[in-house]
Amino acid sequence: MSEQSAPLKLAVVGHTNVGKTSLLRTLTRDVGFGAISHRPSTTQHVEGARLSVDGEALIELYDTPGFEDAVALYEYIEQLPKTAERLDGPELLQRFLNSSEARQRFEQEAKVLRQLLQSDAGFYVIDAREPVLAKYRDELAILTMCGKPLLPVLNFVNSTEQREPAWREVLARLGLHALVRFDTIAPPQDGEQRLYENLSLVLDSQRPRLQRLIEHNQTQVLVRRKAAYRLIAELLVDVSACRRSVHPDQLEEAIQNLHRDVRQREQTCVEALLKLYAFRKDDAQASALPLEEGRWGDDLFNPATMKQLGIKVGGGMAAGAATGVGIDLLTGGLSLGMATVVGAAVGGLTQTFRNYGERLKGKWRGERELTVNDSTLRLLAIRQQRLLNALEQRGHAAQARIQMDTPLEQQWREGELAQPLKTARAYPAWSSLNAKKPQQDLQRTEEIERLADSLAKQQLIAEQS
Ligand SMILES: Nc1nc2c(ncn2[C@@H]2O[C@H](COP(=O)(O)OP(=O)(O)OP(=O)(O)O)[C@@H](O)[C@H]2O)c(=O)[nH]1
Ligand SMILES: [Mg+2]
Repeated sequence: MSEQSAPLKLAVVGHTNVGKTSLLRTLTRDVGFGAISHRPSTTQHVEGARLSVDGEALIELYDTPGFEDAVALYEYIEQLPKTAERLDGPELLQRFLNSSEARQRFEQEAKVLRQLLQSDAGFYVIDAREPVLAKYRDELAILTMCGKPLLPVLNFVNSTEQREPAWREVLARLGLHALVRFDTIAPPQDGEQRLYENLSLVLDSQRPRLQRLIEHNQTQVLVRRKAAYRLIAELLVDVSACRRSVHPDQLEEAIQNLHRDVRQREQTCVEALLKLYAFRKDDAQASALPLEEGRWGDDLFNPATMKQLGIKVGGGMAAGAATGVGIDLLTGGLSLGMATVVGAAVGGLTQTFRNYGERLKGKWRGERELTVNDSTLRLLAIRQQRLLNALEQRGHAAQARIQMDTPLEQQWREGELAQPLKTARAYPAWSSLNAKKPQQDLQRTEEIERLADSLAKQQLIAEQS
C-alpha cells in the first residue's frame, strides 16, 4: 500500500468579485460552499474544502477574500525600510505580514498572502471583461512575490466584452504562460480536466495525483450520466405503463387524479435529478436551470405547453379537461387500446397481462380505461432531457437560464416512440402509478435499462453531429 501524502494545498486568489467562490463551488460540486454575490468583498475569511478520491484527500482548496487595494499595498511594501541584505519576494512579504498594517489597513490582503505562502500553488482568478488596470498589475506583482506557482484562470470569457489578448500579454510579461479559460457560469465540458492538466504543468511533481483526480472526475461524470438516464427511463416506463379503470360517473375526477399523479411523478424525477447533480432546488444557482423554484413552470397537461415544445396534441383524443390522457372503453375486460398494444408491441399475451385481464373481466365491465397518451410521454422525455443537459453543462455557479433545441428533441417530438415504451403499455403492473409497489420483474428492469441506453446513445449521436 502506498503511503498517503498530505493533500496538495491550492489557494484561490484574485481581485474582489471576480468569481473565486464560484470557482470553488464548481470544483467541489458543493452549492453550499461560501457565499456568492454580485457585490465585492463577499468572502471575508479564508475557507477550505477538500477533494477526496476513495477516501483519500487529494487536494485542499482555499477560498480567500478578494484583493481590494493592491496599489496602496505595493507602495507600502516598496517603501518598507531597507535592510542590510537584499530581501527576496517571500522575505519582503514576511516583513509586511509582521507589520501592524497587515492587521489594519491591509488585513484582507494579508490573509490572502498568508494563505498563498502556506499553499503549494494558487489559482489566480481574473475577470476577463476588465481592462488590465494598474491595480491588477500590482496585485499580480505582489502575488508572484510569494514565489508559488500561479495558474491564471480567465473567468467571464464567454462575455462579448472579454479582453483575453490584453490579459494574456500582461501575464506572459510576468512569466505566467500557462493559463486556463474557465467560465464558472458555463464551464466548457472538459474545463475541469484542463484546469488540472494545466496545473500539473506548473506543478510537475504533482502530476500523478492530479491525473488521479482527473480520472476520478471522468468516471464520476459517466456514472452520474448513466444514473440520470435510468431515472428518466424509469419515469417514462412508469407513465407509459399507467392504466386505470374507472366508472363513467367518476371519469372527471379520475382524470384529475391521473393528471395530479403524473405531475407528481415527473416532479419526483426532477428532484432525483437535481439531487444526483447536487443542485438544491431552492438554491440560487438553480435559477440557471429551466425550472422555476425546482419544478417545471408550465403545466404538463396544458395544451399550450405541448404546443410550445412543438408537440402535436394527440389526434382524436379528448382535448380540454382530458388533455394528455387516453380514454378507452373497456369491453370484456379488454380495452381496444390494450388489445392493440398487446398485439402490436408484445406479440402475445404474457402472464402479467393475463392476470390483469382476468382481474378486469366481468368485474369492471363497461368501465372506462385511462392511459397517458404519447404526446405526454414526448413532452416528459423532452423536458427531462433538457433538464439533464442543463445540469450537465453548467457549473454550480450558473446563474442564467438556457435554451436549446436539438435534432434529438425533434426525434422525440415526431419520431416513433422507443420500443420499451410501447412494450410498457401492455404491463400495467410495472407502473408505480397503478400500484404502490410496481412489479419489479426482470423484464421491467431490462426495458428500463434498454431505454436508458438508447437515451444515452441518442444524446451521444446528437453531440457528434
Ligand atoms: N457571467 C458570469 N458570472 C460569474 C462568473 N463567475 C462568477 N460570476 C458572478 O460574479 C459575481 C461574483 O462572484 P463570487 O464568486 O462571489 O466572486 P468572489 O471573487 O468570490 O468575490 P469576493 O468574495 O467578494 O471577493 C457573482 O454574481 C457570480 O454569480 C462567470 O464565469 N460568468
Ligand atoms: Mg468570494
